[in-house]
Amino acid sequence: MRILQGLFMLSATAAVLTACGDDVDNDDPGGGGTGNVGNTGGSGNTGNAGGTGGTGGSGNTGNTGGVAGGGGGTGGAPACDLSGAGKAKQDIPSSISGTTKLTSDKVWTIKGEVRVVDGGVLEIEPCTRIEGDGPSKGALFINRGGKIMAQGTKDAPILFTSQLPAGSRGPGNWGGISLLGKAPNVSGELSIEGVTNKDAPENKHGGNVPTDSSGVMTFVRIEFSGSEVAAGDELNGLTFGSVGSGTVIENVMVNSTYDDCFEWFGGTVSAKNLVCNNGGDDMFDTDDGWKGTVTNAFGRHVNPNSEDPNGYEWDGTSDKANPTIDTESTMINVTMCGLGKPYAGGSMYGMVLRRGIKGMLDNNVVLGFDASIDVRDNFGTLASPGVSVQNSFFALPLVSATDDDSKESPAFDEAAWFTGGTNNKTDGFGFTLDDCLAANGPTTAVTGSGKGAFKESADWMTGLWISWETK
Ligand SMILES: [Ca+2]
Ligand SMILES: [Ca+2]
Ligand SMILES: [Ca+2]
Ligand SMILES: [Ca+2]
Repeated sequence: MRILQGLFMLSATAAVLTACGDDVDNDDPGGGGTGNVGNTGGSGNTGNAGGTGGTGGSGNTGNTGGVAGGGGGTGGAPACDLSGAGKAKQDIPSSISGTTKLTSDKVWTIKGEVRVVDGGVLEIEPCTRIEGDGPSKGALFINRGGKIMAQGTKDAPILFTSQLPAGSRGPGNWGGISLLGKAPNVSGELSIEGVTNKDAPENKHGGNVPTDSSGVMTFVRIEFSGSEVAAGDELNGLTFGSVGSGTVIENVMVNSTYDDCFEWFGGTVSAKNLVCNNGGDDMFDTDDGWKGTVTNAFGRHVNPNSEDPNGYEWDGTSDKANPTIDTESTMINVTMCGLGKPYAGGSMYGMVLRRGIKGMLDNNVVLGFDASIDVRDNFGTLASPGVSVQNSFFALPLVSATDDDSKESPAFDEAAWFTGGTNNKTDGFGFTLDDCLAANGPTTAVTGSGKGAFKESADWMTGLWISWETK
């Protein structure tokens, strides 16, 4: 939020009072009148050291001359508590065919495979905690024709997490979430990864409904997910199998997952405001003819585990010789940070771009990887590359010293591709890798850089839906 210069001192004072709270909502003069917005005010105010709704109300008074302050103060509801303390636990039914609502007064458990089948709707209240069972590899699947309606808010998000106590949690404590839709993919119908019986009808995705909807996920955090179903076959944090463009995916964080944070297999779903922290493999992996746009995304490695933990890993199809249709990935306003040191487990690139892909990178910031780019297979020519890149900052080295042109067909000069794009730079990031990898989350040097993920806003990656805890 930008404020006139004369108001800045007042606002800064209020910002201190509200700490990490949400004083944007409190500022809204229209918000004071409604109970819901009042509640949001209350939760933001709890960000003060031991503050109460009433205390926050007085802070808001200083901010906006009392109009909105009254509303925020009288809202008075307790802040969202996602700890689960004092709440009864209940298993989610393993098959949901009607409408099932998960209320925030309980902690819900995903035991084994939980399926929302054709016609079923899984509604989830804001501020609901859902735990994935470890021993049974709890995992949630929204099958073709099913929907998830998970509409959290910035300070009352929906949390999918581990059953284990803080301090002993880690990637792979439970499965993850897979949305399976009816949108097109590279080969009509595909089977999803990370299941024991891939050929079962419920594990198929794909169709001819590009505008299909698998529901809504907003202000959701998925953490400590990614259990291994069979050797080398893990679930991602959030998997999209042929998910259609009618689906809304905004403000979703995947934190500390075993495989990829986000992976798209075909489909047409776009997304906005995605965060990937501490994935084991890739941050944003697209395959099998996905056609969509991601706007505003942040990713960083902390402790990856795969042999090739990349930022992007994009493929058109698994058939190298005969890609049938292209994956078309458009990524706008993205910041991705690697480890900034050689990765002992294998190779780690900002992006590995392979056969059968098209797309566009705009305002992408890439640093801390072994090299920023590796192109393989058929990526086109410099005059007509599969993917274009502009207004972006990629750290040196752009290309690995061991880049193997023989794995490209035709051979492709990655560095010339980047430097030949419009307005691309290899310096002037405005922040360091240490800023990006700070234990408590990227510093204001990153979020205030006006680049990459934070070009549109410095504060979208705040609120209770964000956590940088890795155990
Ligand atoms: Ca991957
Ligand atoms: Ca990978
Ligand atoms: Ca290459
Ligand atoms: Ca090359």
